[in-house]
Amino acid sequence: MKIKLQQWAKPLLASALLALLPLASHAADPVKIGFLVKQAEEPWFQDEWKYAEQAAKDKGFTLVKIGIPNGEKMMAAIDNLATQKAQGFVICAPDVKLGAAVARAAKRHDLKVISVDDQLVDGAGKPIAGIPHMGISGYEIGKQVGLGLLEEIKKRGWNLNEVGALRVAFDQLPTGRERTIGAVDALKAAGLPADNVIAAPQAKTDTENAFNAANIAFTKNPKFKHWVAMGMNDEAVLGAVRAGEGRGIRKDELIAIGIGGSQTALNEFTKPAPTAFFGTVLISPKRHGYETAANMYSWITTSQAPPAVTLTSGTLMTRQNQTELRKQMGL
Ligand code: FCA
Repeated sequence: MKIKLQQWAKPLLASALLALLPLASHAADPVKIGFLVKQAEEPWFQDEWKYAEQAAKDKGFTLVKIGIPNGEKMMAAIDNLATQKAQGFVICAPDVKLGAAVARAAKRHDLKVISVDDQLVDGAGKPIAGIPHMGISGYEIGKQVGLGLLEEIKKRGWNLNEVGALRVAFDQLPTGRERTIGAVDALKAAGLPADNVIAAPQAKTDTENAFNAANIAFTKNPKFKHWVAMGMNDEAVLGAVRAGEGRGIRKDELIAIGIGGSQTALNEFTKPAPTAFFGTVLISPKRHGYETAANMYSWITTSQAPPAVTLTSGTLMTRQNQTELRKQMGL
């Protein structure tokens, strides 16, 4: 069937086609990818940015790095990316419960989203389908912390009944809770009495807040002869170490193992005299920074979405193996 276009309809059709043009040219726009992180001042996130920059150089896209310490800044950053004609972004949100808001804003602006480190959830606490995620295997890595602590406890000949386990806690973040519970479970499986586990909730995930939380916990529990400390990251554990020092609990009575392995841990390892910061489970800012950004690039340019969930592993790093291990992981 042949449709005969009325004379008056021709200009209408032409302008409709014109309106579609920007869509067609969209694919040819230079690729611009946002990388939004909740705590830009934290060495882990600095490292993620560094490796994402490397991906940008290798693949030839522009990376826009924005710190988003709260929900308001996060929403403004997403709008800003849209104005700049970015096509997608990688995000570690200041609160995982902002997941639905992130998904809505991305949809409104036609931006692709990948979450990194902290998986975004909806109002019911369920991961948001359609936002691919790369995070660490929190519980397993936590168990590695616990096993590392146990090995050192054994070396020192401590009796588990006399050991307090300080869990610097940030339980509102699922990966934070999984990590520390993994550590506690490993200790309990080896015979640490459940009552010896002392939770020290931190108000925010930085060293200062961890220090305050640990300080209270140490003060309230003078009965333990020895201590071990764990937390969701190196900053949390370092807070416990500093609080211990302030109370005269030093490296002979406290073993602390963090998670991360970025500059926070390296600073402790390079101090001439070892502190109670015994080790950390080294995880890979290279995978989290480079791979998420590169995955976003492929998604934009070839429509190939990354896997729904990728969980990365870690390895216990101490003063002894730090140089070799970081080299092995290409850091
Ligand atoms: C969370 C923590 C960071 C880092 C990351 C892998 O986002 O806040 O410190 O451990 O997971």
